[in-house]
Amino acid sequence: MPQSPGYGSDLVVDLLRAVGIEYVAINPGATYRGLHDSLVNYGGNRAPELVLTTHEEIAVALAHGYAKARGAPMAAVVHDIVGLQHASMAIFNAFCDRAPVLVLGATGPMDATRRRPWIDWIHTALVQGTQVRDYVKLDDQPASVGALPEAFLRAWRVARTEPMGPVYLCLDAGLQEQALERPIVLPDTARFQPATGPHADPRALDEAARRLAEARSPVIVVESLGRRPETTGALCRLAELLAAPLIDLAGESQGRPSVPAEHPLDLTDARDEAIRDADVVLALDVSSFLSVLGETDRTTREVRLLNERAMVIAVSLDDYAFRSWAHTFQSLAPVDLPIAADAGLVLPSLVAAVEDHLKRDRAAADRSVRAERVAARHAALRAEARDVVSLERSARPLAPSVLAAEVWDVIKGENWVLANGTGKGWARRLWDWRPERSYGGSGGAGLGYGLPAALGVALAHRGSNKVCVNLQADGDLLYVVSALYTAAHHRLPLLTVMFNNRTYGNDEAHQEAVAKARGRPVEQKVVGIRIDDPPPDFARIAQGFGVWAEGPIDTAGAVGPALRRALHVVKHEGRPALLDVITRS
Ligand SMILES: Cc1ncc(C[n+]2csc(CCOP(=O)(O)OP(=O)(O)O)c2C)c(N)n1
Repeated sequence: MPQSPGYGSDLVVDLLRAVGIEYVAINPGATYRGLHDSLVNYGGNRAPELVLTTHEEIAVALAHGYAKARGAPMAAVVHDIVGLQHASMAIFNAFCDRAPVLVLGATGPMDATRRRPWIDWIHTALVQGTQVRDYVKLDDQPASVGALPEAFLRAWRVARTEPMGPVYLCLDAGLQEQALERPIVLPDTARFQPATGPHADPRALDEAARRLAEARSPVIVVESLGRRPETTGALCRLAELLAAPLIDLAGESQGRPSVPAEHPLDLTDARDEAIRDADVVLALDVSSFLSVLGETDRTTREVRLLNERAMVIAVSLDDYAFRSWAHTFQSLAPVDLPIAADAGLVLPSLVAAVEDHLKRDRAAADRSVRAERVAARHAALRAEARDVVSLERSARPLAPSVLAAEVWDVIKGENWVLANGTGKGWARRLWDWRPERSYGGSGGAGLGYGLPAALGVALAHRGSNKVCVNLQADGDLLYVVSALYTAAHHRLPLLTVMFNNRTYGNDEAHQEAVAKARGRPVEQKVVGIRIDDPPPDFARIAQGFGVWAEGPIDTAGAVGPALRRALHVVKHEGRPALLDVITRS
């Protein structure tokens, strides 16, 4: 391996290495042939190592999943205009999910005298970053080799500064291929770390603590706090001090799970009653306010507020994350005490301030009665979920509850993580679901996320003894089914269990609602929606890509033994496995 960089793109490899990037997901393209060569022949394809994907959307979604599991970005390199277009929805997902992804792209050469006819012209944009500018934190295109290190380190720093998000750095093909005439000294990367997040104004914090301590019926709602699982302890402590029910919006908004589902104060499944009863609502890292405070009629889209009287205290970084193109800022909710701060940083101080206020408080007896009442409701909800599994045990096609229970039976003794999916919410209801074990959804509700993101999680955990589980819907998989190649090629140990309802189930429900509202035949809801004629044979598809697979499985009794075989492949052979299980919607 050469000792010193000879070309602009060698310098990029030095930068990637200097900041500790382990992997670079790619789909090849001539605009970054310089960088590709440098990664392989200058960098020796080690730290960073190439991860070959078959679609740019897969490359970015994989990097998105990796970032969530590793807590640090990897890079995705995408070809010019067309590659970036393919990547764009996955970049949007990462943006909504506040996941740091370093997207490197290419263009040009910008110097028209160096372009080949046709292809270099049609694949050169001015300025390419505008294609994704509305949903990256930063896009940049350095105009000289000398400007590369600063542009790179800025992008690196910005991506990891809260609120985190993807960045796009476009590397002119001419710059990549330019021979370095003189050595370029790289700065000390340790001096370009992300800024610490903003803390709360102490007066606002004290006011929040006072209102919470005095509340008759406080409720705590969280949406994506679980992005930092280390905050879970302080969150639970706060809830326990206040005897406040905890509501986790992760399922509805696809955010990161924040509340351990076995915590006795978790009332996520009784959100409406908890909110109706609340006099103070504390919202931590919540963007989707109407999902907390409102109830939506699926047919009319009408939203009714569940509670207009409750005082709302909100701590979030949303005020630092504004973009105008897509309304990712969501509804303008009435908030009585808005605190623009990093909820994870604020929590320990809020706990201390609440403790302080409660010392002067005389309602301790009320709180312990409330805690008992909430815990009893929580226990009843968990028991109800288990009862549903018993009731549905013999249903065919399999009920999602039963499949989730079967998977739990097999993995509960393992050191598992849930890389993607919720099994229609049943993993949260039935498993020992906790923030440090679950990585949430796409954030942007863009399908084609699950498998590649789960592969990114498996990559982040490669070499550990964790069993990475992907609860995979069929429609979502079909957008990016060729990610199975990456799974097989890189031998990523991922256990994929398909909740295959042979339909775009969510849309079927919408078409049913519309047909009913319009008095039209409900049975037509399947037209243009079902994926069952012919039904894709996912086991054979997976096998075709070199992935161990079994299915279709359509009885509960057959699931357990098949799962154990699949688990053996993942754990002991270090390879991916897929089980295609037929479920009802
Ligand atoms: C890229 C993209 N295209 C279309 C949609 C609209 N959409 C939302 S949910 C859904 C159906 C999903 O089907 P599947 O993944 O099989 O899950 P199911 O609802 O059946 O559980 C569709 C098509 C979307 N969210 N993203």
